[in-house]
Amino acid sequence: MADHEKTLSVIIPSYNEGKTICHILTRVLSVLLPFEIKKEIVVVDDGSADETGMLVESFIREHPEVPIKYVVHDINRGKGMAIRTGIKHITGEYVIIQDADLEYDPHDYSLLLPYLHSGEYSVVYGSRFLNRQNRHSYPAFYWGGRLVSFIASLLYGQVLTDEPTCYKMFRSSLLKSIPLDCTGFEFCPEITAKVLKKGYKIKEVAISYTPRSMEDGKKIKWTDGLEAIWVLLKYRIR
Ligand SMILES: Nc1nc2c(ncn2[C@@H]2O[C@H](COP(=O)(O)OP(=O)(O)O)[C@@H](O)[C@H]2O)c(=O)[nH]1
Ligand SMILES: [Mg+2]
Repeated sequence: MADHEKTLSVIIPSYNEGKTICHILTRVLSVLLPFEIKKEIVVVDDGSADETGMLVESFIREHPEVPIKYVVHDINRGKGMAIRTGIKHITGEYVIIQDADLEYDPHDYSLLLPYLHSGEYSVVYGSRFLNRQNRHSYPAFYWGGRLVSFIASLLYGQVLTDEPTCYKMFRSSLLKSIPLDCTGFEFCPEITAKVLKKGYKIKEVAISYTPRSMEDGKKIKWTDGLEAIWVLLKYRIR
């Protein structure tokens, strides 16, 4: 397949993100990808009770030139379920998970893509911890992220600096081939465990990060960190 026929699918799981959804869609649209790769956006509205749905629908009407799919869960099912729904709707060769907030910068897609495009890797993670200029959110999230990454490295034998990063980019055929059980934030440890168990090596690339606060809408909790450790152990033992 010629480069200009290749597409990066961007899955955006969104739950009550009315404050930021249009900003992130604008940012994703504004990014020019290397190798003439095109973009496809799949927004999964995870049963939002705010104006997220209405805003996405009017954004799509205002931007008919870009392929944006909008899929709705009638009730809130969790981030993992939103990603699983998104995976069913992607058609690109490559796929990345993009949160609906502004913590990660879509310009960084260009840093990850070359490793997939060269054929050397099938999985690339953007690491917030490899970029020393980044600020971090609450100390509990910083240390929790480091601990989860350390445990993943110990259990699966590959050094990872940022396992819970949102920026996980895959060859779509690989992601589609992996059956997932997750419903919530366990998407991250489950997919990491499963690709490493299959013998794939994960390439990490330094990315930028602008943390948001709980008041700004951050929803992950420290108990999600504990669950991540449990999920990493569970798939190691199985
Ligand atoms: N917390 C939560 N987030 C969801 C859900 N469904 C989709 N999401 C999205 O998943 C992302 C999680 O964002 P955030 O709370 O900032 O967590 P973090 O970025 O992983 O630390 C956001 O884009 C949410 O809108 C859900 O049921 N719960
Ligand atoms: Mg986030």
